[in-house]
Amino acid sequence: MLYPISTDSRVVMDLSGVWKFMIDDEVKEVDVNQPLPTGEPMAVPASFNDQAVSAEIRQHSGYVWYEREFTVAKALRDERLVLRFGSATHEAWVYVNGKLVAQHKGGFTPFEAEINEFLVPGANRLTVRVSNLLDYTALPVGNYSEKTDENGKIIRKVDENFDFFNYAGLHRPVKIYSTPVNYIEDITIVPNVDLAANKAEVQVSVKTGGNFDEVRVTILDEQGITIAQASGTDVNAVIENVHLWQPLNAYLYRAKVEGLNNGEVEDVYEEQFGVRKIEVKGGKFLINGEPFYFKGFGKHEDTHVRGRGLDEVYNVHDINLMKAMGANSFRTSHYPYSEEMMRLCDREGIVVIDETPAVGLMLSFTFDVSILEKGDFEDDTWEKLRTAEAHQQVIRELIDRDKNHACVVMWSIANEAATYSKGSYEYFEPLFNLARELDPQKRPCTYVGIMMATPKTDKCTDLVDVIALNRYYGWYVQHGDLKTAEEKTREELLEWQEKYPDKPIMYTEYGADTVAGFHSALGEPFSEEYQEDYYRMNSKVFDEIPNFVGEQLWNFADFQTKFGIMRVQGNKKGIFTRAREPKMVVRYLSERWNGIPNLG
Ligand code: GCB
Repeated sequence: MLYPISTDSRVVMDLSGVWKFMIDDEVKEVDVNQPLPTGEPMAVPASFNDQAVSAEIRQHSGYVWYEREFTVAKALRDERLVLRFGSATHEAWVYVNGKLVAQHKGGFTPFEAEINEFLVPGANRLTVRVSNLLDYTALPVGNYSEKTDENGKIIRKVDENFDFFNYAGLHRPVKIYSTPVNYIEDITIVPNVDLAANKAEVQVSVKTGGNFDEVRVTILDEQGITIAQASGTDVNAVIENVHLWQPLNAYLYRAKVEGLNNGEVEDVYEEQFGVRKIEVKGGKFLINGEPFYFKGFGKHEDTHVRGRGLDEVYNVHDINLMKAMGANSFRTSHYPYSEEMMRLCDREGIVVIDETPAVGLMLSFTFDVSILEKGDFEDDTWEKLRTAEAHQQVIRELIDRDKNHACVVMWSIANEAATYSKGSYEYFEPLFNLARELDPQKRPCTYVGIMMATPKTDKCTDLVDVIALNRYYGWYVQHGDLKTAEEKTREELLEWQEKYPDKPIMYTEYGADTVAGFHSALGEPFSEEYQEDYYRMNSKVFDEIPNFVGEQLWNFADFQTKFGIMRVQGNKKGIFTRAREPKMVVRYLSERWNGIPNLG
């Protein structure tokens, strides 16, 4: 799916701004043919939860309504008009002037609908019903329950089966874009690099809607100079003396695609792309033929008041903080991030592990690995969960959306699923096959493994290209005892290395809750001193493991979670506070990371 941009043939209208909002009390039926009976303002894009100063809105589980008016200029009404949502979390029903035009489930991927036939001259009413409900069929996985109160009202409840607040609403921009009636629908770009010859063959495939006599593809460099041109919906363009996209040193070409009739250009779209080669070989992760070392983070889309809504100021700032630290990468834990962020990462040379919203696929839990090793552990996760269909859909939608991004070097199919349980391999094998089949660039695939999934207990490691581990030795286990934690860390990493000598190993999470400003002469847990000691201990062990290819810590910044006895206004494992103030450990990590080359 193409990102909406203005070109010589396309116009984009942004519907960001203040909409009307109300909670659906499910007592009185909402009539979509009438304006919503509410004056409550709600800014879009953003989560609805923290904008209103209302516990009822913040904690609401169920349905909410949004509404605004828009007008399409007369000059555009003969064009094809598409209403597009960057995301609606987690399910949306979209009405234009009372008619249902789109419905979409899955809170982190875009969807769109042609709306010409529903439009009237002057003001049009756009009404959206959004659900934030999650259950065992949805991703992320929520524990869902409902009851009826004494007045016959349904009270719904979602208990997050994951460690981040269930922010919801219209999180990403809502836009209307125009195209001509004959239009370019999709573009797929696959760069094949010949490193020795310093050249690339770029395959560009174009999907069109309507009819064109000719489709023309022009490859332009960063200066806008034409490098190659060819006609057809499947073209191969050769770039000699290719300028590679490198980590933290991005170079973006453009594929200008034109659809022509009778020699006239009707539609034009420009897709940026980087040329780079990703390989996993001999226990190394190679970018452009050189071993790459991941330095960076697991993150969240999470800021004050906006919640999970797009915030480009924070996106730019976060990437600048990363660069200042010598970091080069992050994982989109635990859901696809905004398209705006992905485009920024392409531009800035930030390397991304792109994760699906498959989190919470684990219905029972123990930190006691010995029970798993003995085979005594009974777990019916894979019998109870009904997420396979949603999982296939998010893989399809994520790869469809992000397939051309140079920044994306690997797909993460899930975070911390019960890959130690009976039935997990059968669940994941078809999903890995699907991702590998769908990705035109054939990127490596992984899932991010939980602590109890060890070299002895994990049943799915054969499926992954890279062993990605979330580990909390010294925090959730051996809490406060970094000496034993160090031994455990070393012991486990060596075991992985020995069992899978050809697979690269990386940490995708490790961290310690740290209350900013809390200090301890004895380096006690929760203090800034403990956080630093914890990271120093881990670094020491990483440097001993030959196939260790990267460290992405948990978390970039403190973030909001549901209420819980282990959470103090959220998760405090950030190395920055939620406001992006550095904790003490940032100095140590900056020094370390600035000293480790990205490649080589
Ligand atoms: C994890 C999860 C992450 C949590 C983190 C924690 O393993 O993947 O979502 O926030 O642990 O801090 O407990």
